[in-house]
Amino acid sequence: MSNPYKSVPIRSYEITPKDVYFSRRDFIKTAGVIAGSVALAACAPQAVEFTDEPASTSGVLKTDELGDPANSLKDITNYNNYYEFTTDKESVASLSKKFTTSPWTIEVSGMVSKPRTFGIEDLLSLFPQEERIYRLRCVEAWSMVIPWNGFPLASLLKQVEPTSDAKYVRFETVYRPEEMKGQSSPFYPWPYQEGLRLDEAMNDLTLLATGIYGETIMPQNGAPIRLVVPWKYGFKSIKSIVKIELTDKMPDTLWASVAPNEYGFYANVNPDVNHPRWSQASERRIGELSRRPSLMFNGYGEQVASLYAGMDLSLNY
Ligand SMILES: Nc1nc2c(c(=O)[nH]1)N[C@H]1C(S)=C(S)[C@@H](COP(=O)(O)O)O[C@H]1N2
Ligand SMILES: [Mo]
Repeated sequence: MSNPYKSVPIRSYEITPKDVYFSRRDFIKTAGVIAGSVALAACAPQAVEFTDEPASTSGVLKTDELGDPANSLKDITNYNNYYEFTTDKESVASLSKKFTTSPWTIEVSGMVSKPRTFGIEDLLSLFPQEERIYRLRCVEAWSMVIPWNGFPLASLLKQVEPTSDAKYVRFETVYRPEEMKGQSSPFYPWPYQEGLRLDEAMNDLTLLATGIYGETIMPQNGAPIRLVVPWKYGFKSIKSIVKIELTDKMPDTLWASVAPNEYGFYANVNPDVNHPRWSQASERRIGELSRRPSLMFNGYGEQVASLYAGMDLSLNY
């Protein structure tokens, strides 16, 4: 059986500092031990060259609460992780162009008093859209600042009334291999799934996004609706959601089932806990040349640190 992802190139490049650089030989050694060489390659640092350009076409510079400018729409829509299409970040945009996003429904079920299937139009009319400019920090040590449009996940959850037994929320991406070539790979347990603890899901920062820069969200960013959890590594922010289930068990997640020692359930951005194959101490903002230190909880500690009081975050990574 041939692994189509085996050939995903691992490029070292000159602007990667020593702390993040890892050799191809070391990678192969590690990957061989984990899950028999499943394609973890694409979750490794890769080379990117992006041009710096104005973050806004409207002339109004958008910045996050730390004063960092938003990335350009071009960067946000041309450098993507979306394994259902491809592991090549710069090809997701072209391969997802014809992805069908309408009609679309999300089934919300499990431990709730009022299970319900929502059409996208229902969600847009029920919940006022807000703009939230969040940093997205990928586990691969790059980041972007993205002006999302959407509404808090909590608003949706309150509608369906979680029962007192519900402790976790499980999310599922659409399974549609005819449109998503990457789903033909036998090396990932499709459909993509993710999970949050209920209190994380209810936190006001946690967003369901349907737009970027005031425009309808593009397929490559998870159209028509995706999760955004800004204090966690990007892989928690699951795209193109069709199912949300309330449960009393910690949900399995795609990345934890592929490599549990590398991708934990919590996945909080934590510069003190390195990925087994590279440092998490710093990150490269797409569009910038020098690296910047990574911030605990991606800089959202004031809002979320209390959720983890008393937990050992090196064990709960
Ligand atoms: N269904 C699905 N959701 C996904 C992914 C994926 O491969 N499939 N990749 C994740 C990862 S690793 C990251 S970093 C973010 C990237 O979001 P963006 O492409 O909108 O920047 O999406 C996350 N959500
Ligand atoms: Mo990521």
